[in-house]
Amino acid sequence: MKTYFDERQRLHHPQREMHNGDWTAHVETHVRADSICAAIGPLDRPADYGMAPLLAVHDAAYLEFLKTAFAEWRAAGRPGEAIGYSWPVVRRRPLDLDRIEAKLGRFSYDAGTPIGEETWTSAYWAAQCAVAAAEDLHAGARRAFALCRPPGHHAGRDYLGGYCYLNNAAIAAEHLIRSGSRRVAVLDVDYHHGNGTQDIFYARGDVGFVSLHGDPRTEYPFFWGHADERGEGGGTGANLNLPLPRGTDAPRYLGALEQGCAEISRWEPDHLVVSFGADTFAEDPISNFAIRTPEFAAIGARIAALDLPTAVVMEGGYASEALGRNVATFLNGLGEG
Ligand code: OKP
Ligand code: ZN
Repeated sequence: MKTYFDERQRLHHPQREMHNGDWTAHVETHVRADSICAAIGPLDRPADYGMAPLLAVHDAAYLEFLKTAFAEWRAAGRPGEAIGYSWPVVRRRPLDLDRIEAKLGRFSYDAGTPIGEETWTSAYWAAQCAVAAAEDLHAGARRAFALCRPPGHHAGRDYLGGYCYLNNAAIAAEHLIRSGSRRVAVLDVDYHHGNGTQDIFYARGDVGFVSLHGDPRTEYPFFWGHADERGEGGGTGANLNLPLPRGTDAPRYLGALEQGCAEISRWEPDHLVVSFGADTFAEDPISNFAIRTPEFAAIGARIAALDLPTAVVMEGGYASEALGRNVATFLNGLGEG
């Protein structure tokens, strides 16, 4: 399978995040990408598909904000990286404000996702990797892997959060739909709920979303990912959340995956996009599941049994040293289809 990565994805270098009442060193570093490259490299450089596939998912004003926020932050005389500290209450009337702090509030939902000088460049190329993987499936490939860094599944149509700026998996899924796929399933096996992906497709009947994740009653992002969120309008029934308790091990995880995969099979999609996070790993520093390295092969194998053309999009995984091994083990289990 083709595996996509662009060196410019290493440039994004978030310094710190607000965590449990203090600033802590940011865990989403380029070392993560280096670990994966070392384990599965050499990777292929994606072509530049331009802004159209990004605009197909994201709000134009949001993309403009992402591109210019750091310069505005500097122009306002601020030190460090751009990060919000004031957010509108949900359903507060929409206001088109100019002040950089207000824009950061409008277009983000947490204080873990700073914008630095190179954030746009890295996020842009991560998204191009996702488009390249979708293009491969459209051209008939059975598998493709996009080493997206920064990750994407927490980013919505007009918001960033959870280390995510552009929703790479959503961009791949939408690109497949616009290339003629009748139905696309997105299976999210990152430790955290993919709230951005869920939001983007919540009312859509042509893109289904199935997610296994730490129960948002105790885990980030708290406000999405609950089992009763089943979609709305034309998308009713096409959203399935399978929240799991802290400590979930491979047998329990594979049981939930069975349920998620059965739902996807019933739905008969033309293509599958997998949001893959290796933060379900037992030794992940920010997560609380108990999957061991060899067990990622079984997860990949169960997904392979769906027998669908599959694009894997990288999400989280913060045990950087083991990350490459975990990704390689998952991809081996998934096989070439
Ligand atoms: C991104 B992905 C506050 C702690 C919140 C955010 C976790 C984002 C994970 N700074 N942590 O889903 O792996
Ligand atoms: Zn995660």
